[in-house]
Amino acid sequence: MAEDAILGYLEKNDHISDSGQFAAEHRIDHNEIVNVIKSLHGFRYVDAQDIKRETWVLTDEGKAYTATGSPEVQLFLAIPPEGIPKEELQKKLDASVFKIGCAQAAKNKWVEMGKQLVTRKIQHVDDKVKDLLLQIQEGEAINQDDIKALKARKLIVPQTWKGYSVKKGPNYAPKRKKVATDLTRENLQRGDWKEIEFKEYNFTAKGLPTEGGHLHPLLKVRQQLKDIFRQMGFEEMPTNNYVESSFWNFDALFQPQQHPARDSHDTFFLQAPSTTKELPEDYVQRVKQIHESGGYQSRGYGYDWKREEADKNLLRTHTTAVSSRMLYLLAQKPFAPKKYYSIDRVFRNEAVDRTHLAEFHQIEGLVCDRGLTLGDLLGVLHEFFARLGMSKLRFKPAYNPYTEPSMEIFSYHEGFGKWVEVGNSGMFRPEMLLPMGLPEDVRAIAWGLSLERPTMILYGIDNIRDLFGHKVDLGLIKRNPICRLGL
Ligand code: FB9
Repeated sequence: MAEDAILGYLEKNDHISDSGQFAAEHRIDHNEIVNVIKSLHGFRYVDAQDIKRETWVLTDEGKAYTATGSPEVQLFLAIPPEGIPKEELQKKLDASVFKIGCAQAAKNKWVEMGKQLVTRKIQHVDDKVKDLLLQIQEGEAINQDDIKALKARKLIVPQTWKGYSVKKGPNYAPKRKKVATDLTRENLQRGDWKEIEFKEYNFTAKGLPTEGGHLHPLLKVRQQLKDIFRQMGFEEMPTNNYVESSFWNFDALFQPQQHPARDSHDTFFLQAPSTTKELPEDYVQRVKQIHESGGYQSRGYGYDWKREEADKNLLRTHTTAVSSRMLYLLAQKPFAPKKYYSIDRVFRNEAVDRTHLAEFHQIEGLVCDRGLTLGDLLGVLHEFFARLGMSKLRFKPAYNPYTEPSMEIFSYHEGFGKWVEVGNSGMFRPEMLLPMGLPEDVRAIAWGLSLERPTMILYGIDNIRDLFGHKVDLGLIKRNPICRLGL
């Protein structure tokens, strides 16, 4: 219908100046006209130029007033010639109509808002506002001051109207001829393929999207970090146990049993199974010893260490719990240097906010060897973070119960133009290593960071809840770019 109208019109006229006017004249919905123009343009039957026009459209409030009249006129008409008490007038009108009506009618000096009575100051009013709104609805032009006034009352808003001017295209014909989109056996048998016009191939057509698996951004960054650790000669620690005993998560790390992190405000303790089944008894005695009265030149913490506290099961609060297990295993055989890493979930009973959930992925690196120094830690940190694209580092003294000295790591982020905290690190305390049975001169340096922070920064995700959890939009998973770190 629209197609015949357009092609038919162009048969007698050399162009259609304005598709909007054409649609109105032919009582055809403009959107339908536009779709047909686009299609005819695609087949070069016509040549379409898009035209834009700034117009005004009515807001819902504006539309309402074209039906009910403007609030000031509704108010005026609700005032009987002898006047009316304000309360009574208020009851006759909807709250917002009364409020706006009073303001506008007073401004137009139509009514006298007396103490008791509201009275008319003039006998008759025209609903200029309603008329103007109807004119705009009809697409008629009105003067700027009225536009400004109606816009100020949020009765109209600007809208860009898009249409087309159309003229004949190279393939113009009064009727669109059927083009074949396929060469069939019948065409060959009938031999009519010679006459038929075949639709041109559209080599720019987008192919069907290839469905397939998609990696969550966190897993892409994790893979990059695994590659970096592997290239640096580190081997992954087994982290497939979210449930841990307080012993390996805290006590083995020389973290005292009164430490604030060990209460249910920060840690998820388990009701079932509430306690661990087995611990290496001889090692436990040495840990009890070092906490209670020290040893190896440390005076320990000097408190009553309770076995039942160490037996409590929890959701691990850091993958350093796995490091303590692996260092203990290392001490059970003739010493050999090791470079270990872990990347897995840890759980903290923290308030959820833009950058914190009750769980995140901790990345930890650990080097254990004879005679390691703080210099070695600084060195390996520079090497590691350089491979993450962070070459400018600064270190700030910090405190962890299980490392001395400890350092927070900061990197200068060109994009943000500021120093960003990118992790924590330190040298494991002898009170942690020696009870395990590691030789005197063996030291262990380690550092940690999260997987979520770098992923949020690299993928420009502002709120951690958009990255991880039930609110994640699957589109993010399907449409996130590949991750190439440190290139
Ligand atoms: O990841 C963190 N920051 C970070 C890391 C990389 C990064 O890359 C960008 C692409 C450029 C950006 C930021 N942080 C550690 C620093 C902060 O975000 C910090 O506020 C939050 N931290 C978490 C803990 O929050 C309670 C991040 C998490 C963290 C902190 C410390 C460790 C592990 C994770 C550790 C440790 C440790 C120390 C000594 C020995 C062994 C382990």
